[in-house]
Amino acid sequence: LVKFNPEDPLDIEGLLTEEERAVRDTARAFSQEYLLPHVLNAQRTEEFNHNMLPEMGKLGLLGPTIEGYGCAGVSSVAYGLIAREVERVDSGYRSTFSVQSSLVMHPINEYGTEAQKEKYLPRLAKGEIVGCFGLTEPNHGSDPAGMETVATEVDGGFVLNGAKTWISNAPIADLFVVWARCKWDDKVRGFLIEKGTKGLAAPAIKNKLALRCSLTGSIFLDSVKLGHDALLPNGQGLGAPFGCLNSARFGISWGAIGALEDCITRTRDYALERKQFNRPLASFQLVQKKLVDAQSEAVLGLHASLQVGRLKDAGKLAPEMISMVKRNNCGKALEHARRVLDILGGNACADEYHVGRHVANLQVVNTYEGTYDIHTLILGKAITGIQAFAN
Ligand code: TGC
Ligand code: FAD
Repeated sequence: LVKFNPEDPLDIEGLLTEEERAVRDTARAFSQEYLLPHVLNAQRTEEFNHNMLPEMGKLGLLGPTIEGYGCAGVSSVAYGLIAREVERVDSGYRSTFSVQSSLVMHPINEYGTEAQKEKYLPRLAKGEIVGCFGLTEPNHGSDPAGMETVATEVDGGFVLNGAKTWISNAPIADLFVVWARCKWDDKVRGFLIEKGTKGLAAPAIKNKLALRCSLTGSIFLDSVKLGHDALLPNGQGLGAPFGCLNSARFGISWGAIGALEDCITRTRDYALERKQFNRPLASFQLVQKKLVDAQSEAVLGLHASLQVGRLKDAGKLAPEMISMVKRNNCGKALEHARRVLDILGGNACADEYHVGRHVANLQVVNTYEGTYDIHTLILGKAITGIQAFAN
C-alpha cells in the first residue's frame, strides 16, 4: 500500500508536468527565501517592497502565461502554482503579482495594439514598471455596469473624468489600466494612462486592517487628456474587464488555498509542540478535527482549481467554473483559517505566529474580484436561469 502523504493527500504532484513543478519550485524558493523574512516588518509598517516585482521578473514569474514579449509562456496551472506559493507568505504579495500579471499584462496582451504590447509588456515582465487596474468606483463595486467614469472623444484623442477606489498598486503604479464608459457609444473600454499625466492622481489608502503588504489607493481623473494610442482597441463592453478578472480570479482560487495551507502547517506544528493537561494539543480530538477539516477543504479546492486550469488551457472554460472555484476556495480558506487560528489560543493575537494576518487578509480575498455572495448569484443564475442581482 502507498503511504499517505499529509502534505499532498491526493497526489497533486503526480498531476503536474515537469515544467509546472519547476515553476512551482522557483516560486516557492523565492517566496520562502525572499518574501517571508520581510513579511512581519511589511505588515507592521505598511512599507511596500519595491524590489519584489523586479526580483520576480528576473525569475520569469510575471505575466507567465503570455507567449513572447519576454514572458515565460507557461500553463495556467503554473500561474496558479505561483499564486499559491506567493500567498502562502501573504495575500498582499500575491495581490501585487496578480494585478501586474492578470489585470495589467493580460488586457494589454488581449486587447492592445502591437505597439502597446511592444512598449509595455517587456518592461512589465521585468518588473521595471508597475501596473494597476481601475474598475471599482466609490459608488460602484459589485455593479461596475453603473460606472460613472467617462471618456469623451476630443480632437487628437480622449478626455477621461471620474474616480476609482480600492485600487491595488495604484500609489506606485507607472501604468494605469482604467475602465471608462465611452460617451460616443455608451460602451465600456480600457485606457492606458502613464504616471505623471496631467489631471491624474493616485493617493494611498493608509491604515488598512488587511493586505498591508500591498499598496492600495484611489485614482482621480480630472480632465485627463490622452492620445488615440491610449485606447485598448480590441476589447469593448464589460466583457473586456471581466475577461481579465477570469484570469485573476482563477489565480486567487489557488492563492487563497496557499494561505490556508500555511495556516494548517503552522497550527499543526504548534499543536504538536504545545502541551496542556500534560498532553500535546495535537492529541485532542477537537484539535485534530479542526486540522482534518481544514486540510480536506484545502486539497479538494486545489484539485478543483487544477481541473479548471486544465480546462482553461484546453479552451474549454466557462466563466462560471471560475466563479465556483473562486467562491469555494476563498470562502473555505477564510472559514478554516479562522477555525485553526483557535489552536494558537492567546498566541493567536501575536503577529509572529502569522495565522491571524492570513485570516485578516482572507476577509479581503473573499471580497475582491467579486464577493463571495456575488459569485453565489453568478452561479445561481447559471443553475436556475434567473438573474437575482437586481430587478
Ligand atoms: P452581465 O450582464 O452579466 O455581463 C455584462 C457583459 O459581460 C459579460 N461577462 C463576462 N465575460 C467574460 N467573463 C466573465 N466572467 C463575464 N461575466 C460577464 C457578459 O457576457 C456581458 O457581455 P455582453 O456582450 O452581453 O455585454 O453584467 P452585470 O452588469 O449584470 O454584472 C453582474 C455581475 C455581478 C456578474 C458583475 O458585475 C460582477 O462580476 N461584479 C463583481 C465586480 C468585480 O469582480 N469587481 C472586481 C474589481 S477588480 C479587483 O477587485 C481586483 S483585486 C486584485 C488584487 O488585488 O488581487
Ligand atoms: P459593495 O458592492 O457595496 O457590496 C457590499 C456588500 O453587499 C457585499 O457583501 C456584497 O456581496 C453585497 N451585495 C452587493 N450587491 C448585492 C446583490 N445584488 N445581492 C446581494 N448582495 C449584494 N477593485 C479594482 O477595480 N481594482 C483593484 O485593484 C482592487 N483592489 C482591491 C484591494 C483591496 C484591499 C480591496 C479591499 C478592494 C479592492 N478592489 C479593487 C475593490 C473590490 O473589487 C470591491 O471592494 C468589491 O468588488 C466589492 O465592492 P464594494 O466594496 O463596493 O462592495
